[in-house]
Parts: sequence; structure tokens; C-alpha cells
Amino acid sequence: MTRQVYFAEQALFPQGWKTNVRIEVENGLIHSLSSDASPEGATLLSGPTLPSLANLHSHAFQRAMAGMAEVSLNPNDSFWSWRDLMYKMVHKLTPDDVRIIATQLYIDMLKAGYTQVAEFNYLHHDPKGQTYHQLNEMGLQLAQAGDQAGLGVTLLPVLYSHSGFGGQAPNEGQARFINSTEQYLALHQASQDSLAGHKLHKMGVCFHSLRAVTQGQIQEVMAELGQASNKTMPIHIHIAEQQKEVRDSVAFSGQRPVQWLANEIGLDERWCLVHATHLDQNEVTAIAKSGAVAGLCPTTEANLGDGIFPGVDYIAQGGRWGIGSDSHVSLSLVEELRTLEYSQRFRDEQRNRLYKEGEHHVGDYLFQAARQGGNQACQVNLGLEIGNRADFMVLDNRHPFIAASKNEDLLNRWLFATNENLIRHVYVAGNQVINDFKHQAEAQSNLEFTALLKRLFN
Ligand code: NGQ
Ligand code: ZN
Repeated sequence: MTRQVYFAEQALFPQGWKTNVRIEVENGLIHSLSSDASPEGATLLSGPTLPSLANLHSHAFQRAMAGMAEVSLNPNDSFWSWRDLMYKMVHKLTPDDVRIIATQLYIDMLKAGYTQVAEFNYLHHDPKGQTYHQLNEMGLQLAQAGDQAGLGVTLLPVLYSHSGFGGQAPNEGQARFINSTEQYLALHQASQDSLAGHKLHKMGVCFHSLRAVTQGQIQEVMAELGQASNKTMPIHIHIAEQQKEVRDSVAFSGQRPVQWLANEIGLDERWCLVHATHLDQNEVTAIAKSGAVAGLCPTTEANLGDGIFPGVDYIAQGGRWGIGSDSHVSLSLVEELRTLEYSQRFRDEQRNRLYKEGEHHVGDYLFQAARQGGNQACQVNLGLEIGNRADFMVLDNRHPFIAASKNEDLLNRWLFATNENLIRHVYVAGNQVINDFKHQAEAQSNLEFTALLKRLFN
């Protein structure tokens, strides 16, 4: 048995801040928690201590092209022209490349305060579309990257069969993604077998989008994987990110994407609807009522010109949501949460848009809601509660805004008025993975990632 004891003068619980908090960890889990406690025999945490968050949406390989698509090639550059560039890069990546990118990315995620990531992986085959010797080769590389960094991966093998609504044949750029339902179920089983019993990694079910799968396929996979013991596995899908997708959905079925999913398949707490950007009032209500999580990726959605999520209406109805860094143009939960709130302000020409009854501090609302939604979508429990994994982070109290803030102002100061990374130490399952902004594997990872970028882009 491993046992650690930590002490923080200030720590954020699900109910709010408490002082002089003693955190006892056994075998990676929080065994006991007490406030107004004594520091005797404990390792002192040097600043305000917060739970880390689960990042609910990632395509790790896209980190390699972050910032490389900001060149105007045509006056109508869009999500779809960005996707063409992304497909060009996908073509070049080997399994080793994916591991190198993901290792660097996951170290950067830990530094940013994410300790679990839902990896929405649709890169399955070699560039000719042939399966690798190991069916879940890419999933293994991603899990290995998670192990090297010390971050938990919620692996979501993705079912991707078609290029558009109604089972349209895939296009050439999609060759590495394509599986039949049968192949997908075999891939999923292989992934479950290889991650079974792993301390940090989890599994979920995933459909790329309503463009990429048919109703029959969703039903078949749900019948196989949504049963008995697996009933709690999260189910992720990209939904309604672009207006074109909504128009194509209506043209195909007479229904908008979320409307169709709610009516024809049914929504519940297992679902994570990634992006869910374009919703009418009925769809807002359908998601909010179902307990599903809206998987918001504010910096990527801004970068790709997706549109603005109807956050005010959704939250007024109790809607759940979490944050994903998706294409990884930003690895900063400060920037994600701030962009989300500011998107609402831009649209409404008003201030302080996202909060709830009983929590009028925007930063506190945003942080706690993102924590809960990320947990639900990634199948983890991050937060200072007994029985949870002992993941937490320590802010740098040498910064005046951190050192001088009263409890109720601290998250607002941090989230709305700082830009430099202030996450100084990070712990996963009781072990320190970031010490004074540094990760023990970063020097080696930087070298390998730099060489790879030069090979890909020079
Ligand atoms: C993806 N990314 O699968 O990586 C997508 C783009 C698509 C985002 N939606 C491709 N941000 O949706 O077809
Ligand atoms: Zn995505």
C-alpha cells in the first residue's frame, strides 16, 4: 500500500473553498479529507489547491498542425478547407509519430491542469487503409503516451464508415479511418482487452458523427456495447458543429442532428455531444433534460469558425457541459473557460452570462461545471471528495492575484485576469507529475517532438 499525506492552507471542494485542509491518499485514492486540520507530518502544498480537470475531447495528432492552418488560401476558407489540410497531414503519420506527438501533448496537458483526456481516436489504419498487425495499434500508442506522461486516457475508438448522411461512400482522405461495424466491434474488444485493469485509462464508445455512421450501425453498436456491465461506458459523437452539417441532416431525414439523435436513438447521461453548436430551442431542452454532456471546445470552435453555443439558455435549463481542447490550438483551461464566457458576451452585448442560482461568481461556476461535465464524459471522478482519485493542482502563490485574493475572488482573478500559466504543481493519483512547472520527461519529449515537426513541415 502506498500512502501520502498533503496539507493545503486553501483547497477547493465541490462545495467551495476550505482552509487548512489535510488530504490523505491511499493507493492513489483520497482516503480522508479534513479541514481546519493540522499539518503535522504532511507534505505542504505551497499554494491554493484545486482539483485538476478531465479534458473531454482530443484528437492528439492534430497538435502537430496547430497554428499551421492560419494562412488564407482562399477568401472562403472554412472548417472544410481546414479539414483538407488536416487530411494531408494524417496521411504522413506513423504509429511512432502519433506516440511522440501525444506524449508531448499529454505533458503539456498536465502542465495545463488536465489529468485525464478523452481521446477521440479515428486514425486506425495505415495510409492505404490496411489494418495494422495489432488491430488497436494507434490506441496502444496513445495509451503508451499517457503512461509516459502519467496522464489518464479515456480511449474512444471511433466508428467511421461513411463520408456523408445516408451511408455515402468514404472519400480518399478518409482511408485510414474506415471500419465496418463488425471490424469496429473487434477493434473495441481488442482495446478493452489491452486496457483492462489499467489504473488510469478508461474506455468509451464513439461514433464520429451522423455523417459517418448510419442509424443501423449506431443501434448495432449500442446493442453490443451498451449492455449490462458496460452500461456506464460514455458514448461520444461530434454533432451539429457546422451549419452545413445541419442542412445536410435536414435534407436527409427532415430533422436537425440533435433532434434526430434524441428522437431516433435517445439521449441519456452516457452521451457526450461534442460541439453541439447549432441548436434550436427544442434541442437545447432535449440535451439539458437528458443529462447528457455538451462537449464544448471553445478555442477550437473559435479557430474553425463554428459558431456560438447557446450557453445561457442551456445553463438556465440545467444543461451539463465540459471542456475539450480538441485540435489543441490552446492548452489552457483559462483560455477555454474565458473564451466560452466571452463568446456569450459578444453575442448578447452583456456581461456575466454563465452562472447559476447560488453561484454568481462566473469563474467558480465555470470551473465547477467543467469539472463535473469532464468527469461524466471521461468516466472519472476528479474533485476533493473521499474515494476519488487523488488528482489536484497547486496555483503559484507568488503571483499577487493568487496571493492576495479572498477565497471568493480567487478563481475570477485567475480565470479572467491572468495569462501566464500559474499551475505550479500537479498530482495524479497522489503522485507529483509536474513539479515547479516541469515534467521529468519533457527534455526528451521536446527533442523528439521538434525533430518530428521538422520532418513533417520543413
Ligand atoms: C475531426 N474536428 O474529426 O477531427 C473534426 C473534423 C470532421 C472537429 N470537428 C473532421 N473539430 O468533422 O469531419
Ligand atoms: Zn473532434
